[in-house]
Amino acid sequence: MTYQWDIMRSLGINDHDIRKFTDPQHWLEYFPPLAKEDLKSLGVRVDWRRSFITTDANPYYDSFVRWQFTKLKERKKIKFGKRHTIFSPLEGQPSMDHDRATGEGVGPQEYTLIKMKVVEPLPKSLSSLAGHLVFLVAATLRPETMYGQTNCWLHPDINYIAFPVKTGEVFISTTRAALNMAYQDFTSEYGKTQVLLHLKGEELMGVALKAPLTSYDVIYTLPMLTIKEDKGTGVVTSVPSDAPDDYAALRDVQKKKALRDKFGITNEMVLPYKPVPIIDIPGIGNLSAVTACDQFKVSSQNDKSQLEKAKEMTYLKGFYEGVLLVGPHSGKKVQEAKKLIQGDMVASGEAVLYQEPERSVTTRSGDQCVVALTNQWWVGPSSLRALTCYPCQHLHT
Ligand code: ZZB
Repeated sequence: MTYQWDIMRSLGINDHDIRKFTDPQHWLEYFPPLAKEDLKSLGVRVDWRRSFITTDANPYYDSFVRWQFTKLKERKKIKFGKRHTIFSPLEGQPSMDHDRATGEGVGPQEYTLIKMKVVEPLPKSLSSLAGHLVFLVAATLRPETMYGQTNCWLHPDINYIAFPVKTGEVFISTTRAALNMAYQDFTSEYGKTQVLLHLKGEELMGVALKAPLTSYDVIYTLPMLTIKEDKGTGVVTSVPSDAPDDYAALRDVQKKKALRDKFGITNEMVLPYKPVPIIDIPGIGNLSAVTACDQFKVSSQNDKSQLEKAKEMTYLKGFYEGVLLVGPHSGKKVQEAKKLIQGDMVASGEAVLYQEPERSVTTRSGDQCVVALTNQWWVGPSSLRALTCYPCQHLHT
């Protein structure tokens, strides 16, 4: 762990002088002359007569910024409310770029959580939850493909938890995802999850589920060995018509009896399930993942390099040119249908919106950040221009 003190020492400042930086004004006096000398030695041509210090150390600058904000407030451009923010649970505050050890520039990523209901009577591993509505919650970026779900993937070695949410329902996901949800007002106590059960993926194999929009009445949880623990909820819904990873993994479970036997998966849970045509991509067809996996000769779910090529082929074209073939939004382009179907499922209670950092963010104190809904002041996007500070050309947001 590198502390600020070490960084200052590495700049050649002695311990006695480092102490003086506890006064924030000292920074303003110490560094600008040094920066000026460095810039001069680089030969940068600057008119130094025009240099000045920002912040309230400079009362003229301070009143300029106050004037801007007062005007924006009068015009009701400044708002207060809950917003999704990268947040450190340990520090109990948002973590902005300069507070981070890793993950500079990383923002929140929104997923749709598909509520896959565990069919009653609950399986043995979940029997202590009897009386509750229990859901495996799958994180997806493709809500419009839910018509083609054939199964749900879990990693046999990943640890999952079951925890109650405000509605009285019980969700199953990884602990990391549950913590993000707890900071997004999913649970009754902000930032806290109450763990009802710890479960390993292998204990949850072959569980019968009811999933929204799919034409299959019941689908089952099956093992997938490429699920990442640090992404989404660790629960992945499977759409083999459009997701090459899903097609390859489903084919593995369908072909390999030994794999099914290892996890207690019966033939009925797998063999009747075929990819369903739900999206037509001009030039590729209506089972794009199947076509792509065949074309690139993807051998199994572990064939990383070929799967990458297959995904590349389906992803972009699917988004920009794909046309939906089923449901009330049939005939619409994927880009348009995506938000509409997401909205329909959220309104009907079949899905919820969830966010997490796009990539891992750790603070300087070593904490792993989440996305939290926090109360904050913010500036409406339309007024961002007005906030560009002309003297320094910075966007003060
Ligand atoms: C349904 C679906 C249908 C998906 C499709 C993809 C596609 P990306 O874009 O690489 O970030 N996913 C979610 N969580 C995990 C995890 N922990 N480990 C592995 N895979 C995970 O991938 C986002 C997609 O990865 C999500 O959207 C989910 O699968 C899966 F037709 O849900 B998707 C060409 C992809 N098509």
